[in-house]
Amino acid sequence: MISTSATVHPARSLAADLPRRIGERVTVQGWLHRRRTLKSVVFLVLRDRSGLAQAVVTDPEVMSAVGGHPEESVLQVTGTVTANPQAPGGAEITAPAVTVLSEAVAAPPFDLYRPAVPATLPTILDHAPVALRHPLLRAPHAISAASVAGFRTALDALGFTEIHTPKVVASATESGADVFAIDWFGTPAYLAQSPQFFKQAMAGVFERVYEVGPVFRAEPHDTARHLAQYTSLDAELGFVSDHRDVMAVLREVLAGMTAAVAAQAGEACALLDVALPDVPRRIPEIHFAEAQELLAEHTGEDPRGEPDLAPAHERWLSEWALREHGSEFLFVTGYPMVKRPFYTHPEPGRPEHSNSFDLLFRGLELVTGGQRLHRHEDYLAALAARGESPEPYAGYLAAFRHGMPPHGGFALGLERWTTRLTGADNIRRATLFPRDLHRLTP
Ligand code: AMO
Repeated sequence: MISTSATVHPARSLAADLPRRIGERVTVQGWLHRRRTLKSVVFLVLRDRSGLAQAVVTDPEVMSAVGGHPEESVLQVTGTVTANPQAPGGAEITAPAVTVLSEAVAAPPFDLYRPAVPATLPTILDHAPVALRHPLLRAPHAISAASVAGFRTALDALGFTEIHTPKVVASATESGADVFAIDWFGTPAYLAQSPQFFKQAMAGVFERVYEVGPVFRAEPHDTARHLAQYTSLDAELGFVSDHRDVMAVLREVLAGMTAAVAAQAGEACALLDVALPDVPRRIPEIHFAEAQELLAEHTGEDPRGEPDLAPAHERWLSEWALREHGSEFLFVTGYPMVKRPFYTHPEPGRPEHSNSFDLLFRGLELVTGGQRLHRHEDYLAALAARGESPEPYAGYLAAFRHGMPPHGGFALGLERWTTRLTGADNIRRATLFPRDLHRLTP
């Protein structure tokens, strides 16, 4: 029986249910992943969110009807589950009735049923809505989803409250240059580079807050690790002694994210051969000044006097941490104040350095964080020292006029985390619909 209407809505089984339903009549719905047409039989492999299900068509009328649907058409198949060791999961649907729910009008840009992806990154990105259906291309996003769930669970357990803050702001949050300007009902405005000001203000309300949200950077970097929009996993906590309390929370968060990936995205990890990192009880740390000494001593270059680490130096330090401490994570603390935003707390006794840190993971900066200034007069002094007027920051500074606890926080770039976990060669493989210098669609 063939029907092209979708008027019937029987209870739906998932592909993964079939091995438990041998002998029963079931209905599955999914995409036509692959069709193989032999002389007297057509194999339809359907893909749904749980996996693949095979249907075997031998009725000549049904065979000729299903012969014309392009792959990725959406079908409903009703039939009897029969054991077959050769079928996916050891079971297949026999004597099926097939209904077309939606006919694909074009072939996919490459064969989605092939185990490897026979396409370049630009082709994948140009055709993302369909390319992402390939199990290998979808897998990083399952890992991202599990990571975010782990981020939330870890922070919920530590008494944090989730917040949602504006993404359109009146002044730059991180630095003046890298902002996208927009027109807000005739008033100049910007896309938020981070929820920095809001999360600090909210540490004055809830003490402990976190946010998962998009942030925007108008950085003209055309690299494998920069996006113009990315997902920032932010946290902020009040009543800290210094940045070390923040680092301790971050350690718990990393452990929670890793555990959630193992528990909730095991299949994606297996597909991509992901080796999950061990999160040491104590993540090793090195002061920025010592890191520069090490680099000068061992790399044949002398970065002393530079205010930041070059990407090659981050890679070298990561390898050093793995060699010396057996850790894939390394905290670099005490970055020079000149490279840190005005809200950064200086290092007591060494005011040219800061109570801030970066976390390196597998050779890449994954997290930035630190202790913030918390006294109103310190903010005024910090802005004056940078030659900036407090005027554009009036909304931000308001919180500090009314008493703020010593506090600090961090931000973790979700796409960088997933990139490093999956060993992807480009951050765009860990981003659903990347926005960068050259890409605004799809
Ligand atoms: P920062 O600007 O260092 O710090 O950003 C924090 C983390 O975000 C990620 N990241 C990026 N990911 C992809 N593309 C980009 N263009 C990009 N830029 C940054 C990185 C980085 O470590 N407000 C501070 C954080 C804080 O102190 O709480 C901030 O935004 O993984």
